Formats: sequence, C-alpha cells, structure tokens
Amino acid sequence: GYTREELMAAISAGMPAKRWQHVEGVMESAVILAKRYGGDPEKADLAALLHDLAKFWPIDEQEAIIRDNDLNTELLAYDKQLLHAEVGAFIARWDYGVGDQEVLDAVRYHTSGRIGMTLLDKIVCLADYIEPGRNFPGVERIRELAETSLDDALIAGFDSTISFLLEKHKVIFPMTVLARNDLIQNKT
Ligand code: DGI
Ligand code: FE
Ligand code: FE
Ligand code: FE
Repeated sequence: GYTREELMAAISAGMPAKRWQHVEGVMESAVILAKRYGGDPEKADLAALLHDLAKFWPIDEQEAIIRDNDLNTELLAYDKQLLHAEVGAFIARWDYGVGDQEVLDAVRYHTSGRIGMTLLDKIVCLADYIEPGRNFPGVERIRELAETSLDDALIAGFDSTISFLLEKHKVIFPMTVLARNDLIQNKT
C-alpha cells in the first residue's frame, strides 16, 4: 500500500502545480466540512487527495480506460470533463490499492453527483466547489450556505453547474439533474 505521503507525491507529479493547489484546497475544505457535518475527516482527506488524479490525463487515454475496463460507457456521450472522476476512482483502486468503497465512490461521483449521495459524496463534491482557490460567479453564496447546510450548498452548486451548461448550450449528463432533484426532494 501507499502511505499518504507517497500518494501525495505520485498524484502531485501527475498534474500541473495550479491543479495540485486546487487539490490541497479541496482536502482542506473537505476536512472542515467532515468535522462540521459529522463525516469522517480521514476519508474526506483521502477522497479529496484522489479526486482529480486523472484530470490532466489525455482524453483518449481516459476513454480507453473506460472502454477497456467495462466502466460506465454512458459517460462517453457527454462532456469529457465527466470522465476523470470515473477514471480516477478506477486508478485509485487498481493502481494505488485504495480499497475503501466509500472513498472510491466519493471520487467516482464527485463531478456528476448521483441519486442517494452519501455524506462523504456530498462533502467531497461541495469541497470541490468551495475550496479557497475557487472564484467562479456565485461561489461566495455557496460558501455561505455551506456554513449551515450541506444540502442547500450542494444544491446551489449543482444549480450553478447546470445554469452554466445551459448558458453554453451544452448537453447535461442526466445523472446530474437527478442528483440535484434528489437532494431537493430528500433534504433534511
Ligand atoms: O475537476 P474540477 O474542475 O475540480 O471539477 P469537477 O470535477 O466538478 O468538473 C466540473 C466540470 O465538469 C465543470 O466545468 C462542468 C463540467 N461538466 C460538463 N458536463 C457536466 C459537468 N458537470 C456536471 N456536474 N454535470 C455535467 O453534465
Ligand atoms: Fe474533478
Ligand atoms: Fe465538482
Ligand atoms: Fe476538483
């Protein structure tokens, strides 16, 4: 197995410095959210460390990994930005030996979301939106909501992504809409 330090070295070596800063920001935010909302800070830290490991891999390589390993080929018909989450979870399992299914799922669903998101899924997905380096329009409002409601903040995050995709006339992966609806229908 890899130690956390070895994982950090391997993952940071596989991406530009700017993206590694983002990963460190997501780790920091994910641990804060885990402590705030009763999650597991160690799992949040590990999932955040892993979440974008494939983000800068060539798209054709990401597509090949999905095809050759019977992963979710439905993704191939949508925005290529969705692929790195699926690939990252696979690589975390088979190249880095991560066996914790909760952590692997949080990596796998950090971009698309899913119906029935676990606490850890929500923490990693929201941390990805609000880490200190993010500066997209509306991020301050999502950070404010994150102080008091994990679900409301995450709904606002998905709303912002969906609005952005609509604005650009891009296709939307249906699971993102289902994830957002499910959060609204089941929030506590
Ligand atoms: O990898 P990051 O940039 O840190 O963030 P991410 O993994 O959440 O990727 C988000 C990008 O994916 C964002 O620029 C929007 C794009 N995207 C394209 N189609 C979809 C999508 N995101 C979601 N959630 N659903 C889509 O259908
Ligand atoms: Fe990502
Ligand atoms: Fe995200
Ligand atoms: Fe990210």
